[in-house]
Amino acid sequence: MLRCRSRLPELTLPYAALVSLGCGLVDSDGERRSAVSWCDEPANRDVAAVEIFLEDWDDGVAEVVTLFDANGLYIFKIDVAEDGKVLARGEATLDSAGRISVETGDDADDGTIDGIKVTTYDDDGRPVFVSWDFENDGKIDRAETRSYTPTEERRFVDPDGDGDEAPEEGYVATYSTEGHLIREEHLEGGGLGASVATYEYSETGLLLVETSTRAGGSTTTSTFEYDDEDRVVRKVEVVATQEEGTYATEETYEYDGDLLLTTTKDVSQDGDVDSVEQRTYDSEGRLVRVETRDASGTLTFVREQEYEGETLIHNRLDVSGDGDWDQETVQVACD
Ligand SMILES: [Ca+2]
Ligand SMILES: [Ca+2]
Ligand SMILES: [Ca+2]
Ligand SMILES: [Ca+2]
Repeated sequence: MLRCRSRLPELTLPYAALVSLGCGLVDSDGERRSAVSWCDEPANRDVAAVEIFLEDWDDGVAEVVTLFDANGLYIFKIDVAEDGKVLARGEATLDSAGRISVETGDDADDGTIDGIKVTTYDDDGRPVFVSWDFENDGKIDRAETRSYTPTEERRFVDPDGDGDEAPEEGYVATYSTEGHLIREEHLEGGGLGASVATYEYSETGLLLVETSTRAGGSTTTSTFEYDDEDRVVRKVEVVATQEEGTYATEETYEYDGDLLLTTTKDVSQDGDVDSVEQRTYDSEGRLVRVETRDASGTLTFVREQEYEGETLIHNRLDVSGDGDWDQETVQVACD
């Protein structure tokens, strides 16, 4: 079995060389259970698809297997150790309307449930009450109430769900009559207004300015420019903090039709390019590769994607550009 976990000697391997190595977390361990074998896992409803996510850590490979039903709702999320042992199992149960209503977590997969999350919905299928019982001792430890109007969504967290205390955390989203998100406010214990974001749009609905003010007083303002085909061609982000003053980052974007090809980033907006991201598509316009290089041309990030029809079946990331895959996701459909 080809092992590809050792560091490659050169950081500037061309794409063809990376591909020809055929390296990947999935291929690097012949003992790992195949994705399709999980289709037969006993479950409370039929398994229609399996997703395996692998992440390379210094002390080994973390694996999470998620089983989905025909509606794309998860049935199980299973943490698997390198020796194949199940470390933890999360399970979702549906209500009579086919929505996820009860989610349980079983540490050690020993059959004893260790945590429960319950979600109830309104007639439009929106969550209105979500509660968590962390030790499965019958006592709610966190509860979130959500309410909706045509232009507002409110979420408030009550420590124990009985509603007789002031909410500790909250979130209010405000929408325009056209349905655009125009304001978000996060309550972070101290009172409303701890953190606020606002969004401004053009008459045709293009996002022009996004401003966020955080609890400490720092402000980020992002301004977007578009070409005559409504493609965003430039974004300038200005961050103002009391400690470090004001600094700006500029990104410019190039396209082939609707497909974004290149993102060029200039940190400090001083005219010196700091990184370039290139995107590659196949003949059907599906994104197959993203790579980022720093100012010296050194690879700093790679993502590759494979498809079956429109479905993404394989995705892998090299988050540092060192030629070693760090994360990998495989998806299979069950028969
Ligand atoms: Ca348990
Ligand atoms: Ca509890
Ligand atoms: Ca720069
Ligand atoms: Ca890497």
